[in-house]
Amino acid sequence: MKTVTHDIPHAWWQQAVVYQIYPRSFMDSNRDGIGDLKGILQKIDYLKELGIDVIWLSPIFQSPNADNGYDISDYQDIMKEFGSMSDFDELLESAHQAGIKILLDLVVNHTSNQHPWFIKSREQDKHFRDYYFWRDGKDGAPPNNWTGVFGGSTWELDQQTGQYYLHLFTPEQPDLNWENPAVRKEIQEMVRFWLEKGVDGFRMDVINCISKTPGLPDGRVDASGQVDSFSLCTNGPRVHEYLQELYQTVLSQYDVMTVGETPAVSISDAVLYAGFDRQELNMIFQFEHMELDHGSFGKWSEKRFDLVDLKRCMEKWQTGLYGTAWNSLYWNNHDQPRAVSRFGNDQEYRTISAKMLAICLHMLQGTPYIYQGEELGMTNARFSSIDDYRDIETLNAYRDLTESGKVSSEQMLRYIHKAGRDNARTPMQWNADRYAGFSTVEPWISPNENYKTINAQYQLADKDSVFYCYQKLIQLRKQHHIIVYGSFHLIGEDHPQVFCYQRCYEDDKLWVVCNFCDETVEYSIPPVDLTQGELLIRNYNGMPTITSQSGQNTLIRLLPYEAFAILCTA
Ligand code: TEU
Ligand code: CA
Repeated sequence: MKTVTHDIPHAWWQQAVVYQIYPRSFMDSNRDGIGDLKGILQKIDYLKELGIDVIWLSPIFQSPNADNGYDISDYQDIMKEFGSMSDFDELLESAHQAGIKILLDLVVNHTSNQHPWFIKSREQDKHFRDYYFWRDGKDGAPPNNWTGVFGGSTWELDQQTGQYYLHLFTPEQPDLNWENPAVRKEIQEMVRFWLEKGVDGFRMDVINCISKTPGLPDGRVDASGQVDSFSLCTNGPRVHEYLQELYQTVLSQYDVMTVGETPAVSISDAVLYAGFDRQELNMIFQFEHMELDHGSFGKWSEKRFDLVDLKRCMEKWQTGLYGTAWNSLYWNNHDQPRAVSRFGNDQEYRTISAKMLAICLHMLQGTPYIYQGEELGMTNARFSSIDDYRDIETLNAYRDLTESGKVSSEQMLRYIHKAGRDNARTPMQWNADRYAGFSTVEPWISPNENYKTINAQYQLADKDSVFYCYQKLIQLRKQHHIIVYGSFHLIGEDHPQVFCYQRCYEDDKLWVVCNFCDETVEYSIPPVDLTQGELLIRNYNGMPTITSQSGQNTLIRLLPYEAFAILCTA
């Protein structure tokens, strides 16, 4: 099978591996229990050792922290707890010296309600009123029936004027009105400010929400009373126009990378946002594989994903975008539970299954993202009391689902252990010292108590650690074009325990085989002499066990959570 690759443009961001930092939880340099920019600076050597190319910083801008920095009150200043603009300049320079690029988090679907634009808008300033969505209520009720991502109505009544404003997230995060050209101009100028400083691109928060359905009509209500408002707030009629305008006026003048966070997108939407010829974004984050374990209360569920669903989902994106647009690859981010707890086994097979997940993801086609601590196989935190949690989404859901009597508080805590966003936000585990080496004072959120055994210091001293598996995967991507540009072919799509795929590039083939269960599995693939190939990586020592080989098939004995990649050159 000859693979056509000539229509994929080659760009640095396609060959890169990105590392996401959640600054609040990464490293505290000044003993106030909150991570900061100087803390990140201290860890540049660590990131260099890992080998990543790009850092994505979750928001570092001034914010009252209703949603940990995703509510911005000044886009051109640094959050006080994180440091100063000169700390940022120093961080950018040091990262660049180490050959690492920096992406900022562009949160422009909404601002903080403390942003001067919103303060003036609320005061009915002529110029600023229309920066946000203000509407009259209907007979004492909000303007429409939309419900927010974090619960409740998306509308907040302002007593002074008697009008409501729109907020898809918390009431402290009013949505910007992108239909107003003055809003778009402000954002373009702000983006230019950071690009002139030398930042290397942006991750764009819920960027497919910036164009709403005109007229803001009511959402459909299903049998259980759930309102579908999200589809009226995503992929709206002017979103591509806005993104192309941002590209043409600013982004196209710099050599940068962009990744859009886009919940609720199909393959055809993705091709519009990130198609090679579209001049919008370089890639997007789709969410389908993050929703496979959702239940009747959405993410608050104890359902475990089904491997066949996961494989079909991955195949759809791998083949659907191939040659047309670019994939992003992730198991984790600051909104998701820990990958090893969710898709692997965080007990007996923690190290092996964390490596298996790493191999499975990093051998796929697209740009991989590592979320801080993933490279150590960090696990979900199991706090015993709701008082130990900090995340607004978690706290709101706990209140709404327990007070309405839909879920008991014990059950809700189990859901939170499994799916809550704070699982990703406990402090980075640097060493076995008190507070995990993140700080010397009590952190803003408790560390996961397993830091005494799972931490960076131990793993750096152990050549068999999860850390070195990630390091190796990053190196392999630099050495083999097939990993970056090869086509993807799913093998054995109905097998319930093994995720096997082949990548093809010119006449080479890369075989990737991953056992997703805690048992030994006899697995059959089409006939191929794997012993003639080059073993690129495996999460157990030595070559995999080939139990038989014939003209019909090759049989492999896979150990629990075993994964390997073998390159067969023509
Ligand atoms: O997340 C958008 C988003 O879709 C999330 O609300 C997601 O559905 C949820 O977190 C899953 O639990 C972005 C940011 O990544 C998130 O941290 C912010 O809270 C949100 O936007 C608002 O800015
Ligand atoms: Ca600090």
